[in-house]
Amino acid sequence: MFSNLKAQPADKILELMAKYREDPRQTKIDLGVGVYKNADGVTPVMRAVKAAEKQLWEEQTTKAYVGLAGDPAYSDAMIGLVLGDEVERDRIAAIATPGGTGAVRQAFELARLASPDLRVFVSSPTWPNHLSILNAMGIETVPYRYFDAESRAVDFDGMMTDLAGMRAGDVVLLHGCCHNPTGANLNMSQWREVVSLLNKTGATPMIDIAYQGFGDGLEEDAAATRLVAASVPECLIAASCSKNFGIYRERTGILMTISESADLTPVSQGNMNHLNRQSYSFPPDHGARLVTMILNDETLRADWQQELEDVRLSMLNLRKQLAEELQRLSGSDRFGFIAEHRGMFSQLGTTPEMVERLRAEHGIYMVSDSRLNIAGLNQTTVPILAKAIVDTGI
Ligand code: PLP
Ligand code: TYF
Repeated sequence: MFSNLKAQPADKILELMAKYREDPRQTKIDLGVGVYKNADGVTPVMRAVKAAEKQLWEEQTTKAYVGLAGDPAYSDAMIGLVLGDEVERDRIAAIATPGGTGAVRQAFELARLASPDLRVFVSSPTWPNHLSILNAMGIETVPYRYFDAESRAVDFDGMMTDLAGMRAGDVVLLHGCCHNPTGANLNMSQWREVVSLLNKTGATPMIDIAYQGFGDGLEEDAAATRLVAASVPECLIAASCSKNFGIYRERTGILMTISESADLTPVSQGNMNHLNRQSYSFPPDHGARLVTMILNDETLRADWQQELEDVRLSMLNLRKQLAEELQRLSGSDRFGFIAEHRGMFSQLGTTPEMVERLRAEHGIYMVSDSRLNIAGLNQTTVPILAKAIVDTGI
């Protein structure tokens, strides 16, 4: 039967990782996959994570199964981190998932159970995995305009025009902060307009928040998610701990739903537990446990927040330096958007041919849609990248 299998399209980002590894050039620069790297190119285990792991090793007495939804203490801690106390707790159901990707998948599964004619509105562009999962599930997608090719900011008028076509039973996928791949984000007054449109159309928002703490700060990055969650009757939220806790391979994420009223919560919770059971029974626990320990311990939490803040500021610094260097070398302000974007990525807005030239001629690896991972840079490579960009004629 395996002879019937057809080759599947590769994940472009992961493909690029492999290509980079094979490149023998000493001077190569990896701006591809979205993993934080410090100035030495290392993705460190965060101090608080190490400390929690040590404590866990000493104190954990069993590794018996937890439960279909994962540990309720993890849900409570993550609900606090993402939503604060903006939404009544008894309207929220949650399941632990393998990474944010698992949460995204389960969110679509749940939406499809609830809305058989489901359409999902997705920003153009969006994280390629969103589309790949939706396509694999056979769910109809409707792109909405998002990125203005000229200004490299959000095309808000285009977005609102396209979203006006939403109706009840549709889901609109929104990036809570630090849009992947563009780096361009809505401001709070634009978010308020989106909320009005959601309430007018009756469509259900699904927020994917994978970079809380990487943009303007932990609280600031959650503000849009909290606004939406507090202002609409129903909401789906898929959150990832991969980036802000640096526990990528531990596969730690969470799906939350907010129901219109508390009496609907148990059915949502039951359906979400059911989805976990159908997929893998129990979600991974190790990363979730570390996150819970860190969020619930004052000292660990303070240390984690400090390290996360240092990470955030280092990326912001690199943005500023790159924008300044490009301004200096090109004699124009056309790269100013790099300092305005937030999170790990910026999309340069150039062609795949130019991106390929950067790779072939300069050993600079970025995704073919011209997304670059800011954290892949350091003080030494910023001027090298800037010169390559200008020399290539981007
Ligand atoms: N959503 C977005 C937009 C992402 O960029 C990512 C990638 O890290 C995820 C979700 C989920 O990542 P993970 O499954 O590694 O937690
Ligand atoms: O966009 C990125 O680079 C990260 C990491 O299938 C990632 O979100 C990339 C591809 C993928 C899963 C995660």
